[in-house]
Formats: sequence, C-alpha cells, structure tokens
Amino acid sequence: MSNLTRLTMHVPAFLPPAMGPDKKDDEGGGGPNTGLITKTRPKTKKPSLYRVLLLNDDYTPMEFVVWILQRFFNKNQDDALQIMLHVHQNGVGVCGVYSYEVAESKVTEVLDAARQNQHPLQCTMEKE
Ligand code: TYC
Repeated sequence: MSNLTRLTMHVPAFLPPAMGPDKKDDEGGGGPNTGLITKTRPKTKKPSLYRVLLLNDDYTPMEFVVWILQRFFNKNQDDALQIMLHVHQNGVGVCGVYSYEVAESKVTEVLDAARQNQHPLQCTMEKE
C-alpha cells in the first residue's frame, strides 16, 4: 500500500452536515446543500486484456490462415500475411488483444471456421 493510500484511508467518505448555508457541496446525490459531501470516485476498473493466439500446424493452408486473420481480426492483406508467416516460422503468433469476452468469441469463431473447413487450425487465448 502506498503512503498516499495510507493517508487518504483516514479521510471519511461522508462528513457531518457542518457546512454553512452558502457553502456548496458537490451536486448530485441529495441535491444542492444537503450538507452531505457526495463527491465520489467512480470505480473504473480497467478490464483485463487477453491475447488471441494462432498456433502453427502442418496441414492448414496458408491462404486459409490469411483469410481468418482478415475476416475475424480485421487485418489487411499485408498484415495478415506477415502474421501467418510469423506463426508458420515460430509456431505461435498474436492475432489481437481484447477483453475476455471478445477474445473468447474470436477463439470460438476461428475454431468453428476451421472445423467447418476441416482444417486442424488451433487458436487459444492467454492473459496479457
Ligand atoms: N504451416 C502451415 C502450412 O505450411 C501454414 C500455417 C500457418 C498453419 C499458420 C497454421 O496458424 C497457422 N501450410
């Protein structure tokens, strides 16, 4: 815990109605001049991100992998070709980085398309 966090922990979230009639509190909540300090920090937790990975195999045609990258990962022809060749040469490569729900959906779409076309292409996700 940071020293700043330790210090601010002792500041109560709500203070008693000690303000004079003409002092402004933060609007919202109970309306103006209720005496309640209603300034809050909205909780804005960033979603965790997940890399969607393509795995190499010996059978899936290169053109199919390039099509997958264009169709599901919005890559242009050049980027798709580069990523496909990277996977072909290194065994694995990143197609994109997404929230959990979107990454999961991309993996499902790729696996469904591969299965429909009888290719053994594998796709998975990992936390960034
Ligand atoms: N290695 C495959 C071939 O030579 C091509 C390929 C590339 C397959 C990327 C899968 O994720 C992959 N036809």
